Amino acid sequence: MSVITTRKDGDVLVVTSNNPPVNALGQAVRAGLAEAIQEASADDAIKAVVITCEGRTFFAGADITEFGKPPVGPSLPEVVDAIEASAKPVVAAIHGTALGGGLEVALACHYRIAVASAKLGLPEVKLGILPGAGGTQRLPRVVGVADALPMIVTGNPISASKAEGIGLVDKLVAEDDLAGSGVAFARSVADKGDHPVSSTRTDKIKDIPSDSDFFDEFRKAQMRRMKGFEAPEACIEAVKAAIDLPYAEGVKKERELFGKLVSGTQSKALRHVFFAERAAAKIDDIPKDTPLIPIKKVGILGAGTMGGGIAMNFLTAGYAVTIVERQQEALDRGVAIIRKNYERSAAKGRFTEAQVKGAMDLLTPTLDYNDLADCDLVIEAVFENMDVKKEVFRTLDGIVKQGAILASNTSYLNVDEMAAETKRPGSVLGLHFFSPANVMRLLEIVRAEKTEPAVLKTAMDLSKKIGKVAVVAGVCFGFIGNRMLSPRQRAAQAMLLQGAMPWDVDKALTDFGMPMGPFQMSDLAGLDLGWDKANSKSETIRDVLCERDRRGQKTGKGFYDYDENRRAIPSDEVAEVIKEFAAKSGLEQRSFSPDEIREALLFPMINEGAKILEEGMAQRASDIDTVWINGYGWPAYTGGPMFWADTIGLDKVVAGLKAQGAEVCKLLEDKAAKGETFN
Ligand code: T1G
Ligand code: NAD
Repeated sequence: MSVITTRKDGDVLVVTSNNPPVNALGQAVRAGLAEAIQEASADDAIKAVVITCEGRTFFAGADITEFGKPPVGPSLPEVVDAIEASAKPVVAAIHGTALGGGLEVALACHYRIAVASAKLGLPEVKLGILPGAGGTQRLPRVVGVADALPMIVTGNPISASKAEGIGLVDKLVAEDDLAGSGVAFARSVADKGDHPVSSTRTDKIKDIPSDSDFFDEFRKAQMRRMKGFEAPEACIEAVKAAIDLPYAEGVKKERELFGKLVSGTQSKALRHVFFAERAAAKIDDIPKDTPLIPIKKVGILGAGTMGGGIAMNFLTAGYAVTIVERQQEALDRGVAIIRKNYERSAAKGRFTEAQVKGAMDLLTPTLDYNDLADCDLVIEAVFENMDVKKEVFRTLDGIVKQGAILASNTSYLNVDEMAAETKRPGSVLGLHFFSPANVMRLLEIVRAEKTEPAVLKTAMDLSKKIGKVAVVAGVCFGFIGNRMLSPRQRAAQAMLLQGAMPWDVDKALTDFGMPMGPFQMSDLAGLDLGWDKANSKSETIRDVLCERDRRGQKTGKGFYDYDENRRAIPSDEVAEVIKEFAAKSGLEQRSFSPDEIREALLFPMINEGAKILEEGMAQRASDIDTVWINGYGWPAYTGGPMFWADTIGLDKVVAGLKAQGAEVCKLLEDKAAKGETFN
C-alpha cells in the first residue's frame, strides 16, 4: 500500500498521506507527492488539489532518520517547488502538528486550512539546523519578518488561531471531516484567476529592513536561549537573506547554511538528543500489553521544597492531590508556596486565573495520613533520612488501599530497603524529581528489585502526562544523575588543593555550556547540607566556610560573595582560606587551563557513567545523556556526557583518566580499545 493515495472528489484531487506514526516526509512520501501533483496537472478534469494526512498529524517534518544517509530523490525542495508551481490551486488541510518540512509543504501550497487544535511550526533549530526547503524564505513573505523570525529562531510552534491571525492559515475549519472541508474550500477558489504564490509575495516582506535594530533587540531577548548554539544565528542570517535577496538567491543561501549545519557536530548531537528522549520512554523487558494501573488521586507526603513542586505537576495535569504534613505551620507554608508559584506563573501568562483556581481546587491539605487511604499513588518527599523513610513506608503500607503505588522521592537512599518495610514491595519504586520539581523536566524512575512491570509502565506513562522526560534507573547510591555528580564534585574540591580557585573551575564549566559550575551549585544548594555545626573542627574548606557563616546564597556568601541581585563575586576571604588548606596539603600548586579543568571534572563523570551501564543501572547510554541534559543543564548541543565522550574519542577519555591516576571502568577501556562508542 503506497503511503500516498489519491482520489477524485468531483473536480478536486484529494491527496492523502498515511505514513505512521507522524507522516514524516520520507522518500516514499516525497515521491508520492510529486507524482500526485503530476497526476493533477495531467488531468484536465481536475480543477484543484487538496493535500491531507491520515493518523494523528499532518506532516511532522522531514524524516530525521534519513539524515546522514545518501540522499534519494526527489528532494523536499523539488517537491515543494513542484507543489507551488502547480497551475491548479493546492490546498493544505492541516491537523495535529504541521512542523518543519511539513509546514514548508503547506507554505508551498496556495492555501492552508486548519482545525483549531492544530499547531504549526519550524522546529529545525532544535535539531541544530534550519528549515531547508524554503521555509526561511517563504514564511517571512507570507507572515512578515516580525512573526516569522521568532518562529524560525526559537522553533516553537504556534496555534492555528494565531496562524490565522497572522495570515499563515486562510481558514479555521471544524475538527471533523477535514478532507471534506478541504474539498469545499478548494472548489471555492478553483475558478479564481490568480492564486497566492508564497515565494513571489512582496506585500509583507518589507515590514522590517535587514539592518533594523529589530534583529539586535531580538538577539538580546533570546540571548540565554541562543547561548552556545550555532543554528539560531544562521536562522537570522537566512531571514535577512529573505529580506535582501530575490527568492532564488535567498533559497541558495538557505541551502548553503543548511548544508553546513546538518553535517556539523551540534546537529548530530541534537538529533541524538531527539531520539534519546524518545528511546528513554521504552522499558526494554516489559511486554507491550502490560496493563496500566488507573491513577486518579495522588497523595504527597511532605510539603517542603520538593513536595510542593511535585504536587503542582499533578494539579496542573488535572489530578486530585492530597498533601500531608506533620504540623499545621509546615502545611500552611507549603500550600502558600504552591499558590504563590501559580500566581507568579499566571502573572507571566503561563496560566489563566481560572486554571490557577482549578488547580488549587484539586488540592486537599491535611495532617491526617488516613486521608491517603484511597489514593492510587502516594509519593513521599519527607526528610532524606532512612529511618524516617522506613517509618513512613510502614505507615503507608498499613493505610493505603491495595493496588496503589507507593513511591519515594529520595535523592540517594536505597529504595529496596524502603520496599522491604512493606508487604507490597512489588508496588514500590522511586520517583526522583529534580528541584524545582514543577519546572525541571527530568524524572528518574527508580526500578526496585521487586517493582512489578505494571507499576513501572504506569509510572512511565504518568511521567508523560505530567510533562516529564522520564528515565529508568536501578537502585544504587544517587541513581544515575547524582551518582555521576559526586565524582565531579570530588574532583572539583581536589583541584582547590592544587592551586585552582572556585571561580576558575566554575568558569571552565560555564564556558562549556553548563548553567553553573560545581561551586555555584554548592552555594545554591547550601554548603551546610549535612554539615554538623556542633562537631565542626575546621577540618575542611567547607567546615571553615560554614563556621564563618558562609553557607551559600542563603547567607549571602559561600564560595562566592553575592550582591543584592544574587550575582556571584569571587571572594578574597575564600581565596585565603583555600590557599591555607592548599599549602597544608603539601600538594604541588599550579595553574590549570580550562581544558585541563574540564577533563579533570568531566572524565570521572563519564567513567562513572560507564560503570552505571556496566552494572545495568541504566538501560542505555543515551538515557544517561537524557538525564544530564534534562536534570543538570548539560549543554544539549554536545549531546550529553556519553555522546560527548564518543565525539572526543573514548581513547582520549581513557588516556585522560589514566593520567589522573583514576581506575578506568572495564567497559570504557574495552570500548576504547575496540574503537567503539557508547551510543
Ligand atoms: N522523522 C522521523 N521520525 C520521527 C519524526 C521525524 N520528523 N518525528 C517523530 N518521529 C518518530 C519518533 O522518533 C517516535 O518514534 C514517533 O515518531 C513518535 O514521536 C527540510 C530538514 C511530531 C510533535 O523536528 O516534534 O523538517 O520512538 O514520541 O510526543 O526543513 O515527534 O515511536 O520509534 O515524539 O506525539 C522537523 C519532530 C524535522 C518534529 C509528535 N520536524 N517531531 O510528538 O510523539 S527537520 C521536527 C516532534 C525538517 C526540513 C527539515 C514530535 C511530534 P518511536 P513522539 P509525540
Ligand atoms: P524539606 O526539608 O524541604 O521538606 C521535607 C518536608 O517533609 C518538611 O516540610 C517536613 O515537615 C516534612 N516531613 C518530615 N517528616 C514527615 C512525616 N513523617 N510526615 C509528613 N511530613 C513530614 O526537604 P526537601 O528538599 O523537599 O526533600 C524532600 C525529599 O526530596 C528528600 O528525600 C530529598 O532528598 C529529596 N530531594 C530533594 C531535592 C532538593 O533539591 N531539595 C531534589 C530531589 C529530591
